Amino acid sequence: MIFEILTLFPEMFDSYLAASILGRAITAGHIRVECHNIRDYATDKHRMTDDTPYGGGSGMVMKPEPLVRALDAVQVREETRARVVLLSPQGRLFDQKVARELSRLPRLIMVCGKYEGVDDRVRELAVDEEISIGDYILTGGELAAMVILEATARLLPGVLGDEESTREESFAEGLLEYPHYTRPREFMGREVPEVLLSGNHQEIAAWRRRKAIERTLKKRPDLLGSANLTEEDRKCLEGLRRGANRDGGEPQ
Ligand code: 9D3
Repeated sequence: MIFEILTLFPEMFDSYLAASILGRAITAGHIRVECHNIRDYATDKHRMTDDTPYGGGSGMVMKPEPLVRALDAVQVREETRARVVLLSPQGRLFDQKVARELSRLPRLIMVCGKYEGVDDRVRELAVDEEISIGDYILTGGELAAMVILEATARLLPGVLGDEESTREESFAEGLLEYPHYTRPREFMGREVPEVLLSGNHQEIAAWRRRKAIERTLKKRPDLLGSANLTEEDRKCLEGLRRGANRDGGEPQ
């Protein structure tokens, strides 16, 4: 899959792309990532990319010409047409389902806004859809583009070295993770749960599943509505809801 990012700050992506699993995915040829500087597509003497808002108000607005020129130029550099996504607080909320949807595309162009926003005609003329990564205020689309890039790329075949982890993930989908432990067996007076030392893989799997359900009920009950639960899971959940398994639990 080809990812392309239009930004005023292409250098923001360099270290992250080099260091993360994305770096390996790029080297291995599973994905291609190209960052384009919007400023390179400004035509005036000072290569201006922003201007004051019509109607007044604080802050600056990204000018439409450099952005649309950049999009036109980048789009025709490849055979396959890219979906154009504008990162914006007004966009569809990004989640794992959106990541899965994007991972089916051959090519994605992400446009990062800065300042107060982008001249609205860019959205009308050259954008397929707007995406937001959550209800909080960022200073631009760059971090959002990196989030979407990483979440999407790791779903592509070969990107994660460990195929097993994706398989297990899809089974546990919709639930929070069970608690993890490693050595030492006792740490600051706290023991690793006995069952994990038992070597009984069936019991371990059942315990982990129960813990995942327990945690989800406690921390993110909203997830249970769409979680993939077996009949056994539902019985376990019913028990927890009734408070039958009340053992004091753990903090948080
Ligand atoms: C403080 C400025 N806000 C006025 C009420 C509007 C505003 C403009 C520009 C808020 C954020 C931004 C820049 N944000 C993004 O470009 C952005 C974003 C985000 O802020 N949150 C979540 N997802 C995204 S995707 C792009």
